This record gives sequence, C-alpha cells and structure tokens, in this order.
Amino acid sequence: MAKLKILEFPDPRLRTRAAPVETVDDALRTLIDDMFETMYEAPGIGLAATQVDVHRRLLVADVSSEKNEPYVLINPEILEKDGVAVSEEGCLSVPGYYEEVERAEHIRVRFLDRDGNEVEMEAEGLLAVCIQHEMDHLEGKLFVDYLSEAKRGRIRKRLLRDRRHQAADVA
Ligand code: GNR
Ligand code: NI
Repeated sequence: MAKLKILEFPDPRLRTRAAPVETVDDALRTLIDDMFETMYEAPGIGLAATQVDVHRRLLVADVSSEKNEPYVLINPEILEKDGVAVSEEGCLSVPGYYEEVERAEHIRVRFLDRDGNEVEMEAEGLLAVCIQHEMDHLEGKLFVDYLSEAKRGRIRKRLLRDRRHQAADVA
C-alpha cells in the first residue's frame, strides 16, 4: 500500500476531464487500495482519481463513522436526481475551506464495482453529497466553482500564499 500525493487548488491538473476506465484489473485494484489508504489517512470521506493525478473515471468513498463502509465507483453515471439539499462541503484539494453547496438530495447511480460487476445503487444524505462532489472532480470541477468569483479568488490567493510560506518555512 502507498499513500499518494493529493493535488491542491489551483493546480491546473485538477481541471482535467477523466477518461473511462477500460479494464478492471489488478493494477486498477492496487490504485484503489492506495486511494483508500490516502483517503483514510487524510482523513477524508471520499477521493476521486483526479485528485491523485490519475485521469480515469474512478472514485472511492466511506462516509461511515466507523470507516468500515468502503465504496468503489468505476465509470459512475447518475441515473436519477431528486430534491435539493444544501450542506457544508470541504475538499482535500482545497484544504481548510468549508462552504455551503447545493446538491441533489437523492441520487440513483450506476457504476462498476472493484470486480468489474455493474451495480445500481441509491444514495441520500452525506453519501449522495460525497458521490456528487467526487463525480464533479472527474469532470475537472471543484466545489469552489459554485462560489462567487470573488470568494474563489480569495481562497486561491490564500492557499498560494500559505504554500509559499510553507516552502520558505515562514511561520
Ligand atoms: O473529506 C471530504 N469531506 C467532504 C465533506 C462534505 C462534502 C464533501 C466532502 S468530500 C471531502 C474529500 C474530498 O475532497 N473528496 O474529493
Ligand atoms: Ni474534493
């Protein structure tokens, strides 16, 4: 197992649209295991392959408090969306910022699981929010894109400044 490096906003690689996964094989399952390790250690409730600079349509999630309900979604497609829910979102690629985002309350999604079997699943609550957030990553989209340009600009500026200071080892 290996912990992977997570790209951070405004890295342009986060804007890549991911291509479909062609084959679900052992190499992909190794990547999936590494993504879970990276997500659990962060810690986070979801991780899209885009965030670890792999531009394939793959995401992992676990919104349980016990961290024992892992989901793997390969080539996910939303079949149905219902209702509207606003919740506070954060992102491992936008560390330290939390803002309200509007999402569908209830979704029906189709995907391949880690064995390559087609699955259909319904989700609501935090899992539905998380899946929509991760599927946005696969389109090169971030939660800050739902905020005003002014707010996004401030977040971008602060993240760049913090990183410059970290690099220079300035407090
Ligand atoms: O860890 C995460 N928490 C979270 C909280 C509310 C809505 C979405 C998320 S996903 C995020 C991890 C992440 O950045 N996934 O892409
Ligand atoms: Ni994210």
